[in-house]
Amino acid sequence: MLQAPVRFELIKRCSQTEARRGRLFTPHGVIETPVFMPVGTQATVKTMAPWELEELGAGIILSNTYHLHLRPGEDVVARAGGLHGFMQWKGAVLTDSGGFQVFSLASLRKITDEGVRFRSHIDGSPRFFSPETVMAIENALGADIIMQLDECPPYGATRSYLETSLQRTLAWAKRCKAAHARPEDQALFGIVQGGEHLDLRRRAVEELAELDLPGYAIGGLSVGEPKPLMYEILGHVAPLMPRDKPRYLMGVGSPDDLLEGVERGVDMFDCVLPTRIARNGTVFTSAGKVVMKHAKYREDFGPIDPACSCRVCRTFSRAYIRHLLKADEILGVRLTTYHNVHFLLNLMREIRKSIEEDRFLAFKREFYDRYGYTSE
Ligand code: PRF
Ligand code: ZN
Repeated sequence: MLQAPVRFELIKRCSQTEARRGRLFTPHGVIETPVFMPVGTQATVKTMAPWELEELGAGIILSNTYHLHLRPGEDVVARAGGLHGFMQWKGAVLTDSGGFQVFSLASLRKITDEGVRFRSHIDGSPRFFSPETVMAIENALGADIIMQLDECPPYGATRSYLETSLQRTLAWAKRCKAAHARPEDQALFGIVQGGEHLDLRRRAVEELAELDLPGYAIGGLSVGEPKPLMYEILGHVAPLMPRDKPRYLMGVGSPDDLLEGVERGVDMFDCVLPTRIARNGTVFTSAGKVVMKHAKYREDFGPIDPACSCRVCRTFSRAYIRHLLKADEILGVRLTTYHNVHFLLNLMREIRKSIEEDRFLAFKREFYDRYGYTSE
């Protein structure tokens, strides 16, 4: 390996919490951390053109092995020049490995040490994912960061199941590393599982650290457990992870989760929340979430959020956006999505600045005072 595809540099650490300010060097740009990655499951962040993401300052987006393998197929994406060429996104891309999506979308799943057999949620065709097949797919998709195949057990799984499952996930990490064909330009991240059992989580961290991967994720959280429990586990697990490598909390990204995650030492987040709630007309604002279709906005000619500097808030009124959403006009969800993605990217910019100036906890308190303390 001539050079590591992804290099992580720690710039500053918070004096009161585990919060870290860092920089991730990728083949498609430098990512300032902590970072939020908008989700582009089908090689598109729903409703957003790549130039709009660029305009919002997104540096990295997430896409999904499971969906792109089923449709259009990684061979098509590879012939288009990989995900970057296919979707014309110049920034960095991370692909999730598909294990999690198989468990939430596919039918007739059967998991063994060898891999996972399932039927496509699109046409019912039989499929098989193993560490080796998933690495081949992720190598073809060509993302800058690729995730190992893992199993994400549901909340409430027994300790004995979690233990068996973790052994499998750790064995799969080794097999992924061995099968990875592009270590020079794609960074393979390992995934820490183990449910709520801290000894299992610790074992996962230790075994994964031995593989000396360029980054590590925390999986198996935000799977139905109460938020205080997620924060407690996170508070124990993140500090165990290698200090000099990026830490990525998978599938987590409400404003309060971002603040609590950063406080506990997380560097990277992804979540469908901003784009998903935008499609039913819900927007984040500095004073909390707002349901735009509500009748009280019928003649509200102010912006979504007076404190927001995004192009939508500088241009359109709540009344107009409410009308578009009520009339099922496509522009309505484009505008709410644009604003919501801006909101989270801007929150991360403010978080980064607060860490640089060593006032992260004060920033967090001020945010909650305006936004409210209730979740999401
Ligand atoms: N594993 C993978 N992807 C994920 C998760 C996981 O545990 C989660 C859990 N929050 C979201 N996405 N591979
Ligand atoms: Zn806005």
